[in-house]
Amino acid sequence: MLLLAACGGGQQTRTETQASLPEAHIDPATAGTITGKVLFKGEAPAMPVIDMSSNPQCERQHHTPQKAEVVVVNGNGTLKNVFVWIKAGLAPARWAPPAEAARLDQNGCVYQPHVLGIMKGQQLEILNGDPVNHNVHAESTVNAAWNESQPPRAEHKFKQFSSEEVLFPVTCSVHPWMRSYIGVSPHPFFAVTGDDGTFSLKGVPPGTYTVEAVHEKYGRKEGKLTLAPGGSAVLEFTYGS
Ligand SMILES: [Cu+2]
Repeated sequence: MLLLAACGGGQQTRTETQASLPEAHIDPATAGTITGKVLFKGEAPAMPVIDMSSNPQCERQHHTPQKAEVVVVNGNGTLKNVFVWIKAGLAPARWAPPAEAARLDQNGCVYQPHVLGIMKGQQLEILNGDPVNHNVHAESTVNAAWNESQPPRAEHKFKQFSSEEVLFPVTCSVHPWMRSYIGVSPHPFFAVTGDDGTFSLKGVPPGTYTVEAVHEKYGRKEGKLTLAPGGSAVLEFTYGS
């Protein structure tokens, strides 16, 4: 409610438009699945080791050198931390966010996960498991940006994003190496590639869709597909040289 009250005129109009949309309904008999993977061709760039020596309380939490996660190429030649979502093609509808919060943790002065997907209106729970002060800075541009301190053992922060925005960085004003990304989707059909580079979007209504992959360094790629009733479709994205 606070977020709505804080919105400007433009956002209010958007909120009202959203409210007039029909509630989304998935028919399990016709819903399908979109799966695929994100390949990386060429030589994986070496990531620099993060220098945490300016903050020994961060540094001593790690037994091995921490590398930047800007580009993480998996052993099977796929790319990790790619946000994949249905960018276009869904019928206009209002999708209810899940009741569970999405979590962003600060652990060893590293954001976990590095890339996080969340639905519009879903709670974002932010934790600080470190013995140091962090300063969480959501550098969103469509949603209002914010920058808030989170001391050790502080209560968890709860935030929401009211508008679609894929992707924006979350940084820490205390530790310049800390960086994660959040993608805010208006619907539940998004995923982030992990250690095997695959993604899976389940319960998708039949239709023709534009699916977008977004990587923090290599940018955006689109694929188009048609999902038959109850069908499955496969999509591959390729980054690198
Ligand atoms: Cu920090």
